[in-house]
Amino acid sequence: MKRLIIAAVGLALVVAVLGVHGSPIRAQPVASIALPSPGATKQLYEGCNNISLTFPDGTTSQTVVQTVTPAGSVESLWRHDAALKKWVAFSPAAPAASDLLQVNFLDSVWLCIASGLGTTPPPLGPTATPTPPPPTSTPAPTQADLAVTDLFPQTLPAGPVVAKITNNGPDSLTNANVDLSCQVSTQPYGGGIPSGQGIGGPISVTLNPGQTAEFPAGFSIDISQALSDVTCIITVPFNDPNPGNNNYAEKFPTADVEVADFILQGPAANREVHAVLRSNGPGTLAAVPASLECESRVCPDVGICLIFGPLFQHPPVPLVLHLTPSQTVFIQTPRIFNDNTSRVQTMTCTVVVEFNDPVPNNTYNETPVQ
Ligand SMILES: [Ca+2]
Ligand SMILES: [Ca+2]
Repeated sequence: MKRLIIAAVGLALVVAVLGVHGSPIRAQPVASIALPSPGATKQLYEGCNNISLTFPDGTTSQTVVQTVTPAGSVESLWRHDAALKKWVAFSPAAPAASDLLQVNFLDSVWLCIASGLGTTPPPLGPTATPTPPPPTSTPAPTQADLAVTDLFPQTLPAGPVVAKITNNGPDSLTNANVDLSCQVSTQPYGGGIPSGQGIGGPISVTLNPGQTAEFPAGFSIDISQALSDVTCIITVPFNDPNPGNNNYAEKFPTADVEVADFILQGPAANREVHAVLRSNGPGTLAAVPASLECESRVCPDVGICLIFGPLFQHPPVPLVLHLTPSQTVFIQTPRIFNDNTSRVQTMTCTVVVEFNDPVPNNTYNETPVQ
C-alpha cells in the first residue's frame, strides 16, 4: 500500500513536470541521450529534461554527459538527494565544483540542455566551406550569474511562498525566460502523513547586475499546521557561469528556541515556577504548536534529595508559539510549592518542537531553583 502511495506521488510529480515541460512552446528536440538497456535513446529538449538513467551503479556523471549528442550540449545534471534533502549537481564546465560525481541505476535526474542549439544543420558537401559570420555582427552571448537567494511565505502563519532572485551580472537581463521549479515536502505536526509536490513554470526576469526581485513560487505553506521543506531551482536560457547558486532550500519554520531560565512568582506559600522561553530565530514563529515538558524534585534541603528525593514528572504543557527572533515569553509550569516548608531542589524543562530547531539547547536545569 505504501508503495502504491509513493507511486501515486511520483506519478503526480511526473504529471506536474509534464504540465510545465510539455507545453506547446517547446518545439523540437535538440539533443539525445543513448541510455543503456533496458533504457533506450531519448530525445532531449532545450532546458531541463527529467530522465530515469539506466547506467550501472557508480557510473560517473562525466560518462553520462558524454553519452549525449551533440557533444557539449549538456549544461548541467541535477539530482535531488532525498537523504541529504538537497539538490546535487554536475556541471561539465566546472567538474571540480560539482557535487554530483556519480549516478546509480534508475536515478531520476534533471538533464539541462544549453539553449540556442537549434536543429541540427544539414551536412555540408565535400567542397563546402563553412563561412562564419563576421565577428562584429555577432553579439556576445548573454552571461549572467542568476541566483536564488531566499524563499519566504508572504504572510504568516499561512501564505504564498515567494522566491528572491538576484542577478550578480555581468550582463543585464531583459525579459529572460527562466524556469523556476520547486519541490515541497510537508510533514504535518502530530505525526500526520507526509506529502510532496513539484511545481514549476516560466518566469520573466528583467534585472540589472546587482538587482534582486521577488517571484511567486506557485504554492503556499502553513507553518501553524506543518513543517515544510522547500527546494527551488532556476534553469536559465543564457550562460550562467556559477550554476551552484541556482538552487536554494529552506525549512519552514526554522527557529532555535530554548528554555533560558526559571523565575519564581506568587506568595511564599504558593510559589509558582515559570520557564523563560526564548527564540533566537532566524525565522518567526506564528501559531506554531510545541510543548513544555518538566520534571522536578522537591524536598526540605539539598543533600541526598538530589538523587533520592521524589521525582515529579509533570504533564506536558501544550504551547502555541508566537515568537519573533530574540523575543521571550514566560510559561507557567505545573510546579507549585510552599517556600516556607520546602524548596524545588532541582528542576528540568524541555521545550519539545516538531519544526526545524537547529540548536540542541532545548533543555534547561536549575539546582536549586531560585
Ligand atoms: Ca547562478
Ligand atoms: Ca533549540
